[in-house]
Amino acid sequence: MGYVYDDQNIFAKILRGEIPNDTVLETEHSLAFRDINPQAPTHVLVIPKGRYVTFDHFAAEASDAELLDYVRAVGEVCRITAVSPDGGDGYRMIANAGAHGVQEVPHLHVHVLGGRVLGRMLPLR
Ligand code: DGP
Repeated sequence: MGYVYDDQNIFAKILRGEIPNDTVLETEHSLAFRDINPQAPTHVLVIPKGRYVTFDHFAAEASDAELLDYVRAVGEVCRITAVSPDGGDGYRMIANAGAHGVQEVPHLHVHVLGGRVLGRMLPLR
């Protein structure tokens, strides 16, 4: 058991500066950047800088400072991109994990999507 972090995943390369990104926000422990294949007019990925594979991994092992920074960073992205219902039209957050979640990149990322009506939460099957 245990979470195995792959240092060669694409977001690790972005964090090391080996691959460019379109940064929306950078904080001490988090980075937010635009998805390379946007599914909506606003599609931002928010990642912790630490080596966490999934949300549950992060929740179990991150420090209080990392957790606080990350939650605040996600909220700040909603404000920066003007999708917050506080002045905007709303958004959806998605965090895919593992095989059934169809997670492609094994570094925790929350998708923040908005700018259009996003439809049902899940396809019917
Ligand atoms: P997921 O299935 O939740 O693991 O989604 C991974 C997302 O990462 C997907 O929406 C496309 C995005 N992505 C993959 N490679 C890159 C990249 O090199 N740069 C950026 N900005 N996004 C990427």
